[in-house]
Amino acid sequence: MGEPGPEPAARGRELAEGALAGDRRATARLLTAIENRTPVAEAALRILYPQAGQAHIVGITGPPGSGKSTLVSALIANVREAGRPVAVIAVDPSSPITGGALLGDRVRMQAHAGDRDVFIRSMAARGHAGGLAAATGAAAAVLDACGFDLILIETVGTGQSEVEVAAAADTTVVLEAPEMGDEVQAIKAGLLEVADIVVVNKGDRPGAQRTAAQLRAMLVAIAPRPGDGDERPRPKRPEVLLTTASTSVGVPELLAVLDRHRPTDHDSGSAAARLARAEAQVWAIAGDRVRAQLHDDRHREATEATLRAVADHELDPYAAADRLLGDVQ
Ligand SMILES: Nc1nc2c(ncn2[C@@H]2O[C@H](COP(=O)(O)OP(=O)(O)OP(=O)(O)O)[C@@H](O)[C@H]2O)c(=O)[nH]1
Ligand SMILES: [Mg+2]
Repeated sequence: MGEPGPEPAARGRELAEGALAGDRRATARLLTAIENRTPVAEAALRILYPQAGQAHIVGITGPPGSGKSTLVSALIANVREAGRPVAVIAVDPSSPITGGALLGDRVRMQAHAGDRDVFIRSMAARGHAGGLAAATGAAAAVLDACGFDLILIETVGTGQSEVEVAAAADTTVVLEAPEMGDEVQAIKAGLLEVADIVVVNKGDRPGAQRTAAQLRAMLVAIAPRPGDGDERPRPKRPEVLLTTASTSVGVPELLAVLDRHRPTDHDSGSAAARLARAEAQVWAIAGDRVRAQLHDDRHREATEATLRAVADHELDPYAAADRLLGDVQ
């Protein structure tokens, strides 16, 4: 793994201690280590994780161009007025749709440059399913341990990534914009499933109220009924709010709703959500490790032979999975 130096544990400790002491360069380096999945990151996280658990981690997702970055910027401004530190992880899906957006994001965020209680970081959403949940979860834990009590994770809602980010967040905000009008039906059902709060942004545009009404109707339709076996820790139907992020209209109201969603130590919904989050992250990492081992030099040949046997119908996939699991540690 890419990290130089023979003593990742010592380096991890050094970075963790630096980050805890408020050294933002150490924090930035740690996030790079997390992104690159190095042993240094693991060593640092071992120290930092027990200190995390205070922050409110909020995922902000929605279609490209719905105004996520503009809203994040408005939220930062509002939160800073109240004197609270805030961190942002902008997940770059490296997709052609949004490939050009990051620079714009940076420009917008410059209003907060030089404010050490604002920490903004972009992260690549590379790798396979599960990796993003683990990486964003770890990055959020680092920022949490460093004292950022609100952590916003922006990601484009185009498929798997918002589900993974939802797995790393306490609260998921799904953004819509009115011009998406008729498409609302088709694209949003999947996105709405992960929403704790739905925001119709660009409230200054025609059709914003109508979009909000449509979304409220859709949420009634997809809401889990009691007793239908849906045990996800999302007891309440999401609220639908209107914002105009470009002028901060509705942003203080959104912050107030977010604060009501802040997990507490003593409610069972928060405890269940935390457990679900732990599960998603640990499973993702465990899956990663199993896959990595099965493809390492010791196992690769046997793994490939087993997979070929399934392809050739000499072995069924269940027996193959058992055999492969028997091969790891
Ligand atoms: N009229 C209006 N325009 C807005 C509002 N919020 C954002 N915009 C504009 O919408 C465009 C897209 O905004 P972004 O904040 O970059 O959207 P995004 O969801 O972060 O986009 P991606 O990161 O590319 O997915 C920009 O031109 C913004 O200025 C709003 O409330 N009203
Ligand atoms: Mg953006």
